[in-house]
Amino acid sequence: MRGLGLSQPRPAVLKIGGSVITDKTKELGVRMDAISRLADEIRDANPKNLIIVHGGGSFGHPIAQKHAIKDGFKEESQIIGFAETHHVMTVLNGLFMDALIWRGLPAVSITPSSCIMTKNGRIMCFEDSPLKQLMKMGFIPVLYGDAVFDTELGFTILSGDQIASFLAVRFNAENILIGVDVDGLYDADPKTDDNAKMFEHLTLEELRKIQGRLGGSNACDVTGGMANKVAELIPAVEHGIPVLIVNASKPGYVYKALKGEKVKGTLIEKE
Ligand code: ATP
Ligand code: IP8
Repeated sequence: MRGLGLSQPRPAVLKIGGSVITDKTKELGVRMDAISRLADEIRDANPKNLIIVHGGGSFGHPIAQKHAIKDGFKEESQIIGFAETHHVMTVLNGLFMDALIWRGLPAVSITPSSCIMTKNGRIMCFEDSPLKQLMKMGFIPVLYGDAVFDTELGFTILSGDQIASFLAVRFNAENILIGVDVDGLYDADPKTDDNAKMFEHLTLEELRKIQGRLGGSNACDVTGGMANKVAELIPAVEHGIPVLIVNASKPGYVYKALKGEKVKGTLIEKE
């Protein structure tokens, strides 16, 4: 175990949205070109201590919606729906893992449904010993939004955004990078409102004022789209962890953000 326990830089948490790596207009529509390009960008940025989380996109959301998994266990017929939702997430995760590992990145997948329990949809316990160990040893943990077990609901859907925010706080991350398919956070959904204006910088106080006006997602999304993403990120910002929302569908943005270079996006800071 020589070499372990050396002081590590604070981790960065990178959440790659399902809107980037899948086509949310087609059930199980994967964007392999985006997955490959993002894996290239992560390899080229060569981050020292990184936690990756990805979303469900057209894999997790439509099946979770069909079986009402987020609302919890109500009838026997949902049981297969839970299994299917979790399974398609492992398939999407596998495609992402292939792209990372084939580029020589030491990425290791951590299955949220096996180490996290929620209570009414909120993370209640997280067995993080394997995650800590693999970070200490220089691996890159990769988690994802998943169908998980819940002490009150039986099961539910846990978003990658809640996982990203939770891990950032638990490991006192340097920052959180959120990659989506739009340039940042706007005062209205830029896909449906041509007059929507993007915020370049927001303090927590400013964010709270506009929170009620943010849209969800215009695709199938059981975890509430942009409005809920922002709500999930607030605890991390309160903790002093800056959040940068960038367009991960555009080449080079994630690379630049990981390198700490200037990039178009929305920076949210405590003050
Ligand atoms: P997933 O949940 O599958 O991981 P994601 O995190 O990539 O997906 P969504 O949850 O779909 O992304 O949220 C991104 C979408 O939010 C954008 O495609 C955009 O159309 C929509 N949106 C709604 N309101 C806003 C807003 N105020 N600013 C920016 N985007 C917004
Ligand atoms: O896409 C939800 O995670 P998100 C994942 O990060 C599932 O909101 C299974 C729908």
